[in-house]
Amino acid sequence: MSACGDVSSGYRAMDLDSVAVFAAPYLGQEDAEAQEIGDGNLNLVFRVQAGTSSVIVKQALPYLRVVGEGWPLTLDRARIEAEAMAIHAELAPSCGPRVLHLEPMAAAIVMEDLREHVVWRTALVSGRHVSQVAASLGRYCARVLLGTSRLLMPDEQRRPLLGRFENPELSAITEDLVFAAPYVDADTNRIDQAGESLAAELRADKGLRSAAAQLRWEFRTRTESLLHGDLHTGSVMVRDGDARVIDVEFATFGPMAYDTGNVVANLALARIAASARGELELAAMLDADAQDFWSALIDEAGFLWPSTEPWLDHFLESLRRDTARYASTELLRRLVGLAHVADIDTLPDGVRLTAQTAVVAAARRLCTTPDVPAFADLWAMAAQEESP
Ligand code: SR1
Ligand code: MG
Repeated sequence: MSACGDVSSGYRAMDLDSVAVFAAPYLGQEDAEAQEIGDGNLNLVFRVQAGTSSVIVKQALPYLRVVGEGWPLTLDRARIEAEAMAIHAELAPSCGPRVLHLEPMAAAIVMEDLREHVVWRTALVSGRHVSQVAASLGRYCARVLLGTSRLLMPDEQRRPLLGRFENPELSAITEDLVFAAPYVDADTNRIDQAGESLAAELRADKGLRSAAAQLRWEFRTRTESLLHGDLHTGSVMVRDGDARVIDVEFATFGPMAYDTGNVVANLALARIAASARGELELAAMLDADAQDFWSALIDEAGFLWPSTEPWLDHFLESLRRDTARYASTELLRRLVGLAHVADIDTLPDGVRLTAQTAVVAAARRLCTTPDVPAFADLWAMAAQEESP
């Protein structure tokens, strides 16, 4: 695929009329109608419908949508996303929406409309459990993370991908917003009044800051696998029994545990929030989901693992430990960084601080416990409700 265009070479952000014309060929009809449905931080997202058919058009903007034109961003992320989706689809078929077209000049991807699905985070925040999707996500992680690693992907296929998936601007967002800003008084941080003293504690904690800096170094240098790069519950669309991974524009080669840590942290945020809302049944189901995610991941990893590599146990042990460490930074940045999560932010004033305190306590334990004998121990640290 060719690189996506820049603003000077004819790129225009689409509006409802132009996106309807653009998408019509993929709907087989001309009288298409569009609506904007995106509420993400980076892109324009439209649903375009004609009769009973519909598609999604996702267009990259030349700046960070949530901040504005003051934070310019490459349009080439649309190519990166489409290419990553293609590779992930080969390794884990039916785990994402089908890509119908990439238009490089418009930095736009036309893809399958998952109309019957909802964003996993949205379901969980509304108190709805969706069955069997956690295990699917575990299998997806194993297939993609092992499948793009040197364990399974031949070097001659993999070497050129390292260059194609250099994603400097989006990786810099992660490096800054996840591993640096939450630990200092950064302009980008967003802290509500309730969480102000927790944020001050974090800024004073040299141990956490140093652990995060080390994780940033590993994120930059451990090019183990082609990551999703932003695998939180807002990047998964679900309906009972079916999970589809979306929003792959942060894809880059990095440590496998960055993705798995994101999943675990976001399930923990959902779990802590459910418990704060008094939804104990949902909280128990999320405990089972987390375990299902991990069990499916390690079962699939064991199945895929090459028989010539006699160190599977060590691999799983270090994946578990690093999952805990990356979960810790994801938890903290969702409280005090730029990009919060609805799980916590929608909690009523009275209980939000209790939940925020539990999140900070969980993050501290995950970051400072070197030995995590089993996933159950990791999850107990991530999701427990006792105060620090
Ligand atoms: C301003 S971009 C903030 C966050 O949005 C994306 O979904 C990533 O999580 C990124 O860190
Ligand atoms: Mg995203």
